[in-house]
Amino acid sequence: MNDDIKIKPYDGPVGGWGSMTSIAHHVRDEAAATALPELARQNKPDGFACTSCAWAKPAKAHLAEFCENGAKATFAELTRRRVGADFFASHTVSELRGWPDQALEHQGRLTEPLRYDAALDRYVPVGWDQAFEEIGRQLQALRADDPDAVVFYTSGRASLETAYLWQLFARLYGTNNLPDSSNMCHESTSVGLKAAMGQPVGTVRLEDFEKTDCLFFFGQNVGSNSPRMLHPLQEASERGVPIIVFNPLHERGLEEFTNPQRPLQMATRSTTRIASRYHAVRPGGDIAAITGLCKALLALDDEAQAAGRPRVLDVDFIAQHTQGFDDFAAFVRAQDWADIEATSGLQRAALTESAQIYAKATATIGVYGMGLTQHELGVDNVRMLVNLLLMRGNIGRPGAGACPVRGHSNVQGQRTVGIAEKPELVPLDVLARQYGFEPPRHKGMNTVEACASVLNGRVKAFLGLGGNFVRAVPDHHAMEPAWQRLPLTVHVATKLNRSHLLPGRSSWLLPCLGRIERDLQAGGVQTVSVEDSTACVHASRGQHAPASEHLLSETAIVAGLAQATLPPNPQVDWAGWVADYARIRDAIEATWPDQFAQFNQRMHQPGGFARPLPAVQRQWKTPSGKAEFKAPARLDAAFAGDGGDDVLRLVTLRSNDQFNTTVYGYDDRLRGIQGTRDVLLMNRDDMRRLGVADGSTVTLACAAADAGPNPEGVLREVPGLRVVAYDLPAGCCAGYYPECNPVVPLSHHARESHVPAVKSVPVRVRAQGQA
Ligand SMILES: Nc1nc2c(c(=O)[nH]1)N[C@H]1C(S)=C(S)[C@@H](COP(=O)(O)OP(=O)(O)OC[C@H]3O[C@@H](n4cnc5c(=O)[nH]c(N)nc54)[C@H](O)[C@@H]3O)O[C@H]1N2
Ligand SMILES: Nc1nc2c(c(=O)[nH]1)N[C@H]1C(S)=C(S)[C@@H](COP(=O)(O)OP(=O)(O)OC[C@H]3O[C@@H](n4cnc5c(=O)[nH]c(N)nc54)[C@H](O)[C@@H]3O)O[C@H]1N2
Ligand SMILES: [Mo]
Repeated sequence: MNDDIKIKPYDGPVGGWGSMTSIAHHVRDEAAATALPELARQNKPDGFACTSCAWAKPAKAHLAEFCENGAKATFAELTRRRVGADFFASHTVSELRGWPDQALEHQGRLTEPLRYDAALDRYVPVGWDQAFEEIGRQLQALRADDPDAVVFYTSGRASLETAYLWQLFARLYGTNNLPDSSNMCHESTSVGLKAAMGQPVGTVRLEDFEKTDCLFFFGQNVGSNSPRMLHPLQEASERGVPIIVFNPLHERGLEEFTNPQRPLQMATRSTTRIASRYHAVRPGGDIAAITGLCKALLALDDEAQAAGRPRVLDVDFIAQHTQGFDDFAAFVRAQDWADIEATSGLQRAALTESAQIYAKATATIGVYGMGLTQHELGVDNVRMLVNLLLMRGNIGRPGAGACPVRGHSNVQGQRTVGIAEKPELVPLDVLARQYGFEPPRHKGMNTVEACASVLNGRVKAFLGLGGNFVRAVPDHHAMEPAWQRLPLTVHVATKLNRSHLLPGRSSWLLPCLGRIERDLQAGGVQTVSVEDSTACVHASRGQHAPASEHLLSETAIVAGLAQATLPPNPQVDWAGWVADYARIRDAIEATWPDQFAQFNQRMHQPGGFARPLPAVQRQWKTPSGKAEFKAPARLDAAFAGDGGDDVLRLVTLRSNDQFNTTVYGYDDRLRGIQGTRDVLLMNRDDMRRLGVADGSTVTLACAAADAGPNPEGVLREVPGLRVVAYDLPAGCCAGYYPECNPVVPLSHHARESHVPAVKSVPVRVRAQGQA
């Protein structure tokens, strides 16, 4: 790898010719010629919903309604490479464990069900019936003992139909152990928004971007992680809408964009500016930054009141629709500018100017991502953004609202159809009547709790519907050995990944169809559905030939496992559901008649059908019946007390060439880092202070107060990182996820939501020698 390393600041735009070249490179590389025509159907009303991000799919699609990374996701799914029985015959699992993530991904699609044979240390082919039967038998035995020893994990890609069957399987089995990838992601949103305004999802629809006149953008890397969102942002910028960004890194996608859909812009290589103001906030500094904005806003309101001008606060809205304003305002007034500046790393003058822009706007949207949710005070971060919006009545008004940008393409929808470890979020009484059983009423495990219970031996079986769980979670050097003590692991997957290579006593790999592939069942070719970040539900129909004739759909696999495990129930027609997914949608509609009215008829509507959102109507489903202001626990969202001059705050990041733990390649074009992912981005002053040189090799070590070895006795360290001098605030550094996950302690998670605090890990950097 080393010869190919190129590190050079990137000053080009996002999109443009760079993204075209990158797409072309991936077409060649994946040899996915048959995938090319599929791009024309991507995110179209009669096509398939992209398997990459969850951004809204417009009713009037662009000619090409896909982005560089969406195209990569399509090529990755439709690759012609295959991992068949011959591959596993020639590689032991121990050998494969030594391969890098990218090499595993690169082998291509799994083709048939596999069982781990411990004597051979290999995966060997097995028939579907035998796999279901044996897994079913083991699950029955575990159920007799303790259904809560089994975890039913979901990664956010599976459709609404599959997710509904999965949660029903778990509950019929007797557990609410339904952790989801959103436990590592937007759970701070689900908790924070629900408490603040009574709904766990954002309030913004795509058309609000056409009506807004101010955008705040916190901790979301649009250029890599939701590039289609650059279209509404470009249009807003061209209308003169101020876009005010808070991000410790100068992400190119938030700075400049060249729209590949505009021939003139491409030909002239011109760009559109996205951010009008860029605040390089310290990681964990957003509560302080927003406190500064609110404090400046209160001052402007005081001045307006004194001068007899119209108020800056929306006092009518605050009086009629909210609760807790006085306490919140008292908190804000009591904060010192010096503390705000020190914690946010931003100047009072800069924050005041942004507050002035906000004060003039009539409709403001607050967009955010992992930069807010993945901190110890991730929930407070989300609530601070809501506080800011509520001060000027920016919820439930056209062109305004809270806009969390969700991760996986159906992660929001899975929660909507019952994937939840918290029983109070699910209409259990309805399910009880619908299926004639008594669902478990006690809380299940979230992701962090599931990890802790794998480590302490409470969990006996892990069933994963997608995902690369062990690689994605904190403390993975502790998780890996503990994982191999699990009596049963079952992975439903499309591609081989590291979690599959840590077999427990009985381990199974069940390969499924991808969403872009034709899903033919007894009732004909099936359509599935997904919910986007704006709570619109879309149909998605795959048409590409399946990667192998032995694949089953995710829906069929879930039904197969459930039928082999559970006693027959005349009210649960697994076979009928698999034959015709429209019947699953009828069942979903029966469980949530308000949310999914006429599901089958409406799902083909261009742009999707919008689920009703009470907060948009200014109906607040909170205990008080009002939207709630809330003062944060403190100004710094990161862990307190992990001090020391030599301690830096580590931000873990995605590159432009990965989808979560799926590493497509080593080209983080938009950050100018090519050929390696083993890097540590550092501020030059810190490098000088700590005596590490650009290009030198360092070891990163956890410096949390509860640091020390992980539960398996392994030090929380990552060696072999190359230092890259980078433009980020002093006192912090950044590295890639998942490579840096061994330094993140499992105990280091958001209060309330349990989202791992992977955007502010206290670390020390130790020199290993010069490169
Ligand atoms: N191509 C591609 N698309 C993806 C994914 C992918 O891996 N690849 N993953 C999908 C998933 S599951 C998710 S959840 C989303 C994730 O998408 P994002 O929400 O964009 O998540 P990250 O890439 O982790 O980075 C978040 C941004 O927050 C900034 N940041 C870090 N700490 C702070 C902070 O304290 N404050 C502020 N204001 N900013 C901060 C970082 O510099 C970075 O720009 O993307 C989804 N889409
Ligand atoms: N340090 C750090 N850690 C993080 C994060 C971070 O920012 N920093 N981000 C967190 C976040 S937001 C998330 S969402 C997690 C996600 O982390 P992951 O678990 O990596 O998420 P996925 O992308 O779902 O997992 C990829 C695997 O899903 C399987 N797969 C792909 N397509 C399909 C399909 O159609 N069906 C099925 N059944 N399987 C499929 C493939 O086998 C592939 O290997 O990581 C979290 N971990
Ligand atoms: Mo995510």
